[in-house]
Amino acid sequence: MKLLQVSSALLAASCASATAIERRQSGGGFEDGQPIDGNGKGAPISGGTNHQIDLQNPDNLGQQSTDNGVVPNLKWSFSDSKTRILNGGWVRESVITDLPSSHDIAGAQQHLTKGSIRELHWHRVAEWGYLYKGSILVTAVNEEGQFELATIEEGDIWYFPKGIAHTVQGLDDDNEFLLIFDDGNFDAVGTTFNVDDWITHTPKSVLAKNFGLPESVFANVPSPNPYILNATSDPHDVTGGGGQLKGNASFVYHAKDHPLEDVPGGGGTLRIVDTTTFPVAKTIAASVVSLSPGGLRELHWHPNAEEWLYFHKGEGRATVFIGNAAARTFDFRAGDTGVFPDNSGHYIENTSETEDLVWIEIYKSDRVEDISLTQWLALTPSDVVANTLKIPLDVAEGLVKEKQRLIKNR
Ligand SMILES: *[C@@H]1O[C@H](CO)[C@@H](O)[C@H](O)[C@H]1NC(C)=O
Ligand SMILES: *[C@@H]1O[C@H](CO)[C@@H](O)[C@H](O)[C@H]1NC(C)=O
Ligand SMILES: CC(=O)N[C@H]1CO[C@H](CO)[C@@H](O)[C@@H]1O
Repeated sequence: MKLLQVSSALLAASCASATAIERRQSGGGFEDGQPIDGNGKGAPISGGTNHQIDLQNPDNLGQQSTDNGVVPNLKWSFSDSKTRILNGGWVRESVITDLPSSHDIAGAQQHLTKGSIRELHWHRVAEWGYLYKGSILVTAVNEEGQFELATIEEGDIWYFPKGIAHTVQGLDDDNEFLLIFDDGNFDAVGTTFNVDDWITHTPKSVLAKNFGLPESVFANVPSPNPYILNATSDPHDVTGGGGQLKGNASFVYHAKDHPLEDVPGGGGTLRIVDTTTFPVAKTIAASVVSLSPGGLRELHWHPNAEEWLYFHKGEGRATVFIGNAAARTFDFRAGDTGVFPDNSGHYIENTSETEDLVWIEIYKSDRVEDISLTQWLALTPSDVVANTLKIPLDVAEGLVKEKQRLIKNR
């Protein structure tokens, strides 16, 4: 009997290595961009395929054997978006027509050269921004005539509530930021209102009466609107009105004024930006996360909202469990956006050989809330957990009771 077991183990081992040799000879496995698992499943692709995309997405090729069921696409790369290039910069979006599962949130990357201006405008939706390169001036005016006038440095964040008129100007040579809006259908008519569109579509006689100025003053207002315009930076101060917005009323969050969150798991850094630290941001909450090599954003879900993601640096992998027995793994890298459906279970794992994985999580909510799988199990009677998962009682008793958030390599 024992002999039989040994010989069948040997047989299995030699079969496995034969499969590995066959796989090498046929030129492929997931690491070569082929849907071949080395254990008998799959076969090479003979038809048209985008090999570079296949190489970047081994999980689309079937690498994760735990994936199951039908899970819609939850990923969109900014590199697949149409970039609008303009005098003074560019913009590219990820909206509901790109990523249909993202109902709550749309995003964009925007670049302004020195002095360039994103022209004066407002939105039907709230805007949230994160500056990752350069330095910009943001200005806004609220309903009470109070104004914002602030210089934003790398890592700083701004939030303009729905309807608050604003503008942004580049101060360094190159300035770039992530923009977030609390509606996936951001390009719908009636979402953005540019000042020159309004001016050029108002009768000149009405403009003259409204401003108490000659009609000729408005002869050169551009139409169609330039969206981003190159200009020179010559900052004028603003005075009067209801004064400058200060303290908790300010639309700006300066990272240097806020310590990072405690991360019990030791796997990186976490900055939570929601109404507990940035009171005006009532509809958009965020975490800025940096995960060290080999680290894991622990298994969790968000009880309050869909999660939208922007990957800023590195490479990672996430499996999204959407209920029933459906789960799908996605490979993400810098420049990708993603969405995890409301309450879906997930983790994010670093897959880079060298780099930290840096991303931003966005929620249409006033708070960042997550429920940790480990903490849930640790605070449930151990016998219930042991009986359910068929794990030893002492293992259930030993589960960590504190949220780990980012677990270091182990
Ligand atoms: C903006 O760019 C256009 C086209 O290159 C150029 O003609 C114009 O002088 C620029 N304006 C400023 C203020 O730099
Ligand atoms: C500002 O908001 C924070 C967070 O909500 C709060 O703890 C703090 O007391 C507020 N400060 C003032 C001056 O209202
Ligand atoms: C440098 C490093 O440790 N990279 C790791 C990132 O995470 C993946 C997945 O756990 C590992 O395979 C890499 O070695």
